[in-house]
Amino acid sequence: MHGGARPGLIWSRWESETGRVANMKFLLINPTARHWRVGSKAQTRRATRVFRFSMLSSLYVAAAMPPDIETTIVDEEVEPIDFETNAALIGISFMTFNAPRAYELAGVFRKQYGKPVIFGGYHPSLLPDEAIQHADSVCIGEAEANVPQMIRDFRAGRLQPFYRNGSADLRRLPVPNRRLLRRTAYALPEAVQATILTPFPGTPLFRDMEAQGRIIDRDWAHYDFANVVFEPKQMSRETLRAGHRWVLNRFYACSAIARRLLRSMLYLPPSTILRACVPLDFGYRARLRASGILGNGTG
Ligand code: B12
Repeated sequence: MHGGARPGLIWSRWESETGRVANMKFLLINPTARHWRVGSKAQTRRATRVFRFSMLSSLYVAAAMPPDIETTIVDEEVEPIDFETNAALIGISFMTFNAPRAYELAGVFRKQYGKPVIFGGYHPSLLPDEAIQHADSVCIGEAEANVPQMIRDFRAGRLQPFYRNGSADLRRLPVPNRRLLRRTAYALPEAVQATILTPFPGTPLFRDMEAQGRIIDRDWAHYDFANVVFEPKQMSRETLRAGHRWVLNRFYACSAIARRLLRSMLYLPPSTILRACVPLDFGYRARLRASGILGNGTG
């Protein structure tokens, strides 16, 4: 974290204006360019949903918030922004192509509605000095490592311009709550490619693992993403192999494929289901069975 406190604004002002102390509301926005926004001409229901993915980043940001923060996620592709929101804090998550819209929204919330705005995501993490000109605070990198401190400072009225507290411990990641998203608005996963980390010979990863004595298999025929050719650090080889098989067996079980195909009918035309979903599902299933990954009565 660096930089000095931003005076004035923020929590204490909102608190005195509203008289509220507990259960703070946080509005987290996924901005998007005009032609993709809900209500635009390009938005025909099927054409867009087929390739609209729910944004994982925002779910993780929400999960990183302290439990007494009530987060609402608004995706501009799915619903319009309510500028009259009673949220105390506005968050905007964006990549580079959405930066102009993010800055526009931040300007409206800060200047017209007097709301503090925090930024996070790839673009503000890569260009924090640009981003801070449009926001009260920028989270550089992962929310899990920064948001708790950010919120503590916000509540104390001393939000800092930048937060960059390294990376989060993946073993302690909170579980995202998918109910925060409008479920029927997004494409469903039709295929999963689960692969085991493979240190290919000639790469820095291979050299590092070799130096650590962790390469346990030098038969290049096993370097196919389906075999464990190195000694993992945090689990046994058997656990890694079993986990990989478990994921694929669950996803490509006949019952799971049937459920997916039925759900696809809600938003995909039958021709797409027949030409894309069915071959993907059964094609993967056949390949995985042939390679011995699928089976053992789990299909
Ligand atoms: C998976 C992925 C996708 C998936 C997303 C699926 C999903 N359900 O989310 C799909 C395939 C849809 C996708 C699409 C695109 N992607 Co993409 N994608 C990635 C990838 C591989 C991982 C992103 C990810 O999920 N990370 C995990 C999440 C949890 O982390 P995160 O996003 O960093 O979020 C954390 C922090 O940034 C922070 N944070 C984020 N937002 C906020 C907000 C606040 C307020 C706070 C406090 C913190 C915070 O907290 C989060 C949790 O720790 C990255 C490359 C990579 N290896 O990182 C590229 C990447 C993000 N994609 C990129 C691009 C360009 C795109 C597309 C524009 C490509 C295109 N032309 O279609 C589209 C945009 C889609 C859209 N409508 O937004 C670029 C972005 C570069 C940039 N500077 O903008 C990347 C970096 C790839 C690259 N190297 O170029 N992508």
